[in-house]
Amino acid sequence: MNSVDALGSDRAGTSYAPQQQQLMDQTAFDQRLSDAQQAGADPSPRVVSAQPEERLDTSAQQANIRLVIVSNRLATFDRSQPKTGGLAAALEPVVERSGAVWMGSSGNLSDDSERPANLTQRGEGHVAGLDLPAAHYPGYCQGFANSTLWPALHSLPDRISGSEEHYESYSEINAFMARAAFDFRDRDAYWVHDYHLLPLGFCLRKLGIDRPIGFFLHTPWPAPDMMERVPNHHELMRSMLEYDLLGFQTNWDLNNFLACLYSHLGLASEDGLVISERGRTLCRKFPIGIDPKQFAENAAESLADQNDYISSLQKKLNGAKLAIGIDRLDYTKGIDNRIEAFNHVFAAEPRSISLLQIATLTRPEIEAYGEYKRNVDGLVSRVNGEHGTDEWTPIFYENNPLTQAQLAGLYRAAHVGVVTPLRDGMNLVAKEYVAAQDPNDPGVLVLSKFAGAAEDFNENEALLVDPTRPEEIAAALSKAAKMSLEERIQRWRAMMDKLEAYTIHNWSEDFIRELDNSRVTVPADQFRNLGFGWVNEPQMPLYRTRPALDAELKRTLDRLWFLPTTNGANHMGGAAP
Ligand code: GDG
Repeated sequence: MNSVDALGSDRAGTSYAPQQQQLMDQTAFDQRLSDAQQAGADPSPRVVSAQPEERLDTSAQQANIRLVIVSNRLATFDRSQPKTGGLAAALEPVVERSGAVWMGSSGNLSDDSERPANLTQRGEGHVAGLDLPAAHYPGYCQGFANSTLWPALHSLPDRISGSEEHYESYSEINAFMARAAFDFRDRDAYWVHDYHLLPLGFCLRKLGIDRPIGFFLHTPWPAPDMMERVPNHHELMRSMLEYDLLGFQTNWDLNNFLACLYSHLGLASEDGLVISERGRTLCRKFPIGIDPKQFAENAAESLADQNDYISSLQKKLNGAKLAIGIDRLDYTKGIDNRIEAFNHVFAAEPRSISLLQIATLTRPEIEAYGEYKRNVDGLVSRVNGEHGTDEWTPIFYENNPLTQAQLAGLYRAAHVGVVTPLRDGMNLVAKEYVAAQDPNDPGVLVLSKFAGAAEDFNENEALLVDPTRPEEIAAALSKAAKMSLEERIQRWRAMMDKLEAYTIHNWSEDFIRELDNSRVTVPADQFRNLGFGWVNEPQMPLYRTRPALDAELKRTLDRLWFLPTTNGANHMGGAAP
């Protein structure tokens, strides 16, 4: 059996059929939702937006669309932490203000494969935490998602590993999450996130969902020859065509995806629109951003609040400039080459600059990550041993996460932000560093050419480098540390203007608006025309309101107009010409 068929087929232990028995009855589900809403009256689980005036409206309201968001992990909705960047900042308001449901892993595993999601009210919306099946979780997450897809999507073929069983588990968990998401089938649209869930839309369609389903990929998408190395890539890409809307971070990713469709599936596209057997899939770029205004405010406040912490660090610099690197300790982030680059700078210009490298531990259960950590730890010790003195530390290295306040203050205190991933979907750290700067004395961003952010920031703004060439990074670091105030302000202003022109809120609004365009919409005054022959909305063919499709709607209406009824009149009650 081909694997995509397997995703939606009956299989021992994971059967889809019959849906009515397998899935929670809608009435029971509605009851549970209502119970959760009542539980929300209890102030403890209910999270009410503390500063509603500071929250931007989302287009979920503008588009009046009742969304289901699905991702591997859920945001924390921790209001004691300012939301300065990332998905949480974008989607928490969509949940709290517009009543979306956000479904994802609860963080717990279960042997009971059909336990329903645990609903918690968050403002107007809900978070639905799912206990994922223990038997398939490692193959799905550490296996196919993080050991096969992750390196392939980042164009690192030597890092790809995995097995057919991992793909089986990946398929099983996607099918499992789809069954849980099916409980929300009365909502208007689904928005699925990231590479863990590439085939989720396919699984939802198998269950009979005909609502709009959109997908956003946070990572890069590679060239066709790289995708060739992913087992089952044909099935995966075909399954992605079940989405109405596919969002990518950059033109590079978008063009690679379209090239893959052409090379691997023989499908052409026009202006990002792909027609498959199922129907239309629109592929578009939606570059993720941050909330620069909020980040700048936090940075200024944090620098003042964290004065002790930062001034003790500044004392240790002993006159050297401060560079900062903030990354998950992931081999895609290029931390090893970066340290080699600093080694060159320390040799050529001793004590001119120090690096504060925050490298938070990630995916520790995967061997490649343990090995990368040992490699980076060793490099830091070697370089510090070679260049450090009693008075001066070349590299401050920290594996524990900082608070958002510390992070924002440190960004502002650093003269240079160093972001050198081998490949990155976007890289929010680059954007956060820019937003946190003092407008009157900004720092300089040294940025990998292969981070998605480099499609936004050009060489007149950031210092763009090849992340595989330590000498080139070293030259940029040296230039950044010596750059005149005038040039720093000029470069920074241009980047900040771009951040302000397209924020994280614009990103989510934009995606939701585009998804809404593929919604089943029949204007009330056309109902009497379109309603003939269809009993209810799900049975009606899709008529979309996207301008490009208006012509199609008009043609259909014209056809209905001219279609004679049994008494010879047309459907509008007049005589057929
Ligand atoms: C994926 C894609 C894409 C980091 N250390 C600490 C901390 N952070 C926060 C940063 C930033 C976020 O984590 C990291 O985001 P990145 O974008 O840099 O990287 P990934 O985690 O790989 O994210 C990436 C992103 O999704 C969004 O689409 O840009 O390309 O790989 O917000 O500030 N936060 C705190 N303490 C830390 O120590 N509080």
